[in-house]
Amino acid sequence: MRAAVPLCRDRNRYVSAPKTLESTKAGAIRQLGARDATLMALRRQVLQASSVPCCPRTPRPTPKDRMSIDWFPGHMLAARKEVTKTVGKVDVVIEILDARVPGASCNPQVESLRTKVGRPALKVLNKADLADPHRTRAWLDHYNALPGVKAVAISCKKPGEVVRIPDYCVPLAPNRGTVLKPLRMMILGIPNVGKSTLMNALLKRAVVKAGNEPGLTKHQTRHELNPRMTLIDTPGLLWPQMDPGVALKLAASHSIGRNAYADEEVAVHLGAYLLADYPALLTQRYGAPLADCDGHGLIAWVAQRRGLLIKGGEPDLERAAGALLDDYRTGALGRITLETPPPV
Ligand SMILES: Nc1nc2c(ncn2[C@@H]2O[C@H](COP(=O)(O)OP(=O)(O)OP(=O)(O)O)[C@@H](O)[C@H]2O)c(=O)[nH]1
Ligand SMILES: [Mg+2]
Repeated sequence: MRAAVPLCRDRNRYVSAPKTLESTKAGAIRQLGARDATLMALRRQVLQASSVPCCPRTPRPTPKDRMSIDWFPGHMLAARKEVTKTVGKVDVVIEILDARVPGASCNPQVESLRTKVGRPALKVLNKADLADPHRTRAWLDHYNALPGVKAVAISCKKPGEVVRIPDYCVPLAPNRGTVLKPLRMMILGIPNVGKSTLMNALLKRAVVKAGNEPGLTKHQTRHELNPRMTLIDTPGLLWPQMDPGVALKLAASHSIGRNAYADEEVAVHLGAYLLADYPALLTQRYGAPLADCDGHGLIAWVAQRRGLLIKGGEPDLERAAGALLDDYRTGALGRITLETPPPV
C-alpha cells in the first residue's frame, strides 16, 4: 500500500488533484475508489469481513499504510500569519480543545506561538458533554500540571459554564482587567471545536457565524465583552504533515473538512478504538458485535443492523461508515474520549 496518496480534489489543499474529479463528495469517493489502491484495498477488506458472519479480524493498516489526511485550506495560512502578529498584543490565550480528543486537538503551532511571546493559556476542554468524564478529569490534571496553564472543561451548550470563562482568565493576567488596561483575550484552536460558539455565548448574541462545519470562520473578529475585557475570535488552525493517527482522530471528531478523507477509512479506525475501549456503548447502540470483530467487521455489522444495503444485498459500507461517525459525533453512542493523557 502507498503511504502519501494525494486524495484531494480541493483547490485549497497543498496537493493538487486531477481536474477531472467530480465535485460531489459521493462522486469524489467513487472516483477515488477507482483510482486509489489504498482505498480499494480497504474496501476489499471490509467487504471480505462483511461476507462472512463472524466479523473476522483483518490485518489492521499500520500508520505507514494509511492514506495521508492533509487539510490546510488557503485561509489557514493567512490566519496563522495574522495570529502570529496578534498573539503578542493579547494578555491571555484561550485555547479551545475538543474534550473527546484533548491531545490530538492541541495544535503544536499554537503552543509554540503562545510560549514564544510568553502568554499564559486557559485550555478549555470544550464539548465536555460528549466526552468521557473520567478521562476528562485525567486530561485536566495533565494540563493543569503545565506551567502558565489553567485547564477547565465546559460545554458551550451550558451558559452557566460559559459565563465562568473570563473569571478563569483574570488571575492569569493580574495586572490587567481595568478600563485603562483591559484584559485582552484571544480564542485559538483547531477548526470546529466551538471557538465562535464560545464568543457568541459570552457576548449573549450571534456576533460571528458558528456551525457544524470546520473552517467556517475565515477572519479574526474582536469584540468588547465589557469595558474591562476584550475578546478575539479566530479561524481554526491546523498544521501541515500531521501524524496520521492524530489526523484520523481529528477527522472522526469532524475538525477536518470532509473532502480530505474517506469516511470508511476513518470509521474503520474509530470502530477499532471503540471495540477496544467502549464495547458496552457499541453493544447498547447496535447490539453485540461478535467477539472477534475488528473495525472493518464493525462497519459491516452496523450496515447489517441498520439494513444499509446496496444492490445485490451487499452491505452499504459508505453509509454504514457515515452512520458510525454521526453516532460518535452527535453523542448518540454515548460519552467517548479517544485518548488518555501520557503517563507522568
Ligand atoms: N455538543 C456540543 N457541541 C458544541 C459545543 N460547542 C460548540 N458546539 C458545536 O460545535 C460546532 C462548531 O462550533 P463553532 O463555534 O462554529 O466552531 P469553531 O471552532 O468556531 O469552528 P471554525 O470556525 O471552523 O474554526 C457547532 O455545531 C456548535 O454548535 C459543546 O460544548 N457541545
Ligand atoms: Mg469559528
